Amino acid sequence: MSEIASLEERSAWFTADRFGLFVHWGVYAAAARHEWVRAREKLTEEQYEPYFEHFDPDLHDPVKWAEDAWNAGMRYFVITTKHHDGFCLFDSELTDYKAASTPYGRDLIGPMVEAFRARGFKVGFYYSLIDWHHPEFPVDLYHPQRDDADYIKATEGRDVTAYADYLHGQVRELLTNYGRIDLMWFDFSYEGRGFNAKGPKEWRSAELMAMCRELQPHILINNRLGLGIGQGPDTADFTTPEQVQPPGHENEFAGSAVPWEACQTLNGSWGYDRDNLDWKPPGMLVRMLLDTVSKGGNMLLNVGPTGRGEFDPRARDALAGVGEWMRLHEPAIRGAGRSSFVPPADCRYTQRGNRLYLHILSWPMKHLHLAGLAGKVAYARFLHDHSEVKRVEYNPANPFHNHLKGLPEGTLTLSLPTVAPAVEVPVVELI
Ligand code: H79
Repeated sequence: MSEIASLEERSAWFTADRFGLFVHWGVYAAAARHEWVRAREKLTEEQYEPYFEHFDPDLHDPVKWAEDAWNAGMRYFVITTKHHDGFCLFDSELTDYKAASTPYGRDLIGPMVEAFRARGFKVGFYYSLIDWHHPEFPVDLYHPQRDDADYIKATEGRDVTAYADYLHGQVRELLTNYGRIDLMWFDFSYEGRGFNAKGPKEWRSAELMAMCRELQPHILINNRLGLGIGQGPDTADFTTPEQVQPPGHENEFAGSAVPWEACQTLNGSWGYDRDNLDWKPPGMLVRMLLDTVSKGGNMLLNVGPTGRGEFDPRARDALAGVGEWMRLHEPAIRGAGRSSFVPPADCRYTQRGNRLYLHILSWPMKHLHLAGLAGKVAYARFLHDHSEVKRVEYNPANPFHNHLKGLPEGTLTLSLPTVAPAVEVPVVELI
């Protein structure tokens, strides 16, 4: 096997980038009601077939996707090469259940990888371990036909080893045919959960991971193969909390710090969901991003493109909103991470080198008191316009400091304008 660099070296780009685009796209975009629609509604293969038969994303232009994502401030992207329904966007030789066999008639992954790479993105592949289409995938509690006794009886002899051969073969294709791939995102393991549960034994995860590292020695691999985490090349490189803001930094495994990435949706669904009204406003997305970085993590934010291959206007508006904040606040996110200083209430700190960024989530009247920062800050300014923010270092002996009485020594006080700057979250840069 080729030499594998340390996790710290391999993950340097990942933890610096901080913000990525997730794309969930497949024939479920035509159903337009969640990527789990086949399992939720217990649709049979025949009932699901029209979405494949009519799949024709005639407006698809990956250069536009890359442009929208870049302007949002994202610097890596992860695309669903295959989701749980088994449909492949890539031109696999191991199946006909792929974009090349739909009316669209060609590979979607090659041009996408090319467009994102050319724009400057790192490239990651999502690959579903679950597969509801493959003839040897044993029915389990997540399967669309999980309650169909006749179907279960008729499929009893399915051989999960034969399925694992297929899965390994497809991952080999993905990591051989598209040049340098920076990240693999497997989804997911559920050993011990119900009948025909599947995990590292069924996926043959150890063997699969060794193959990934041999084909792409620099690659980062997520934690859903059911192996260990952060303990060398036989284990995962980062963790993947899903649709939550972890309360803490969530990255200590066996005493060592491991990168982590919160994956998040714009509206609660990963696939295009036409009638869903749960859209997060840009201000919430910005707060999720900075909260994640303040805890040392990454955010992978998802778009579910339409059946015609576009980001719909609601998704584009959300990305543009985040992008406007990122344009002005990138130094507080990119290359930044956790700080050991403790922020005041309703604030977060991120830190990049010896610069500290104070993110103010709720605007206070006049003052913010920063514990432990007296004597440590030479200059303070708003990040969005570089205008100075006045500082006072509290001194109990100074009679003009009576209004600050009671603050612990070592406190630095900021004097703020009455009206909050017109940005989603104002940030003070402490230099
Ligand atoms: O690909 C995205 C999801 O489809 C997949 N992981 C992300 C990245 C995923 N989401 N949830 N899960 C995997 C775990 C399964 C959750 C379930 Fe359900 C709860 C399956 C059935 C009940 C949510 C609600 C999905 C369908 C109904």
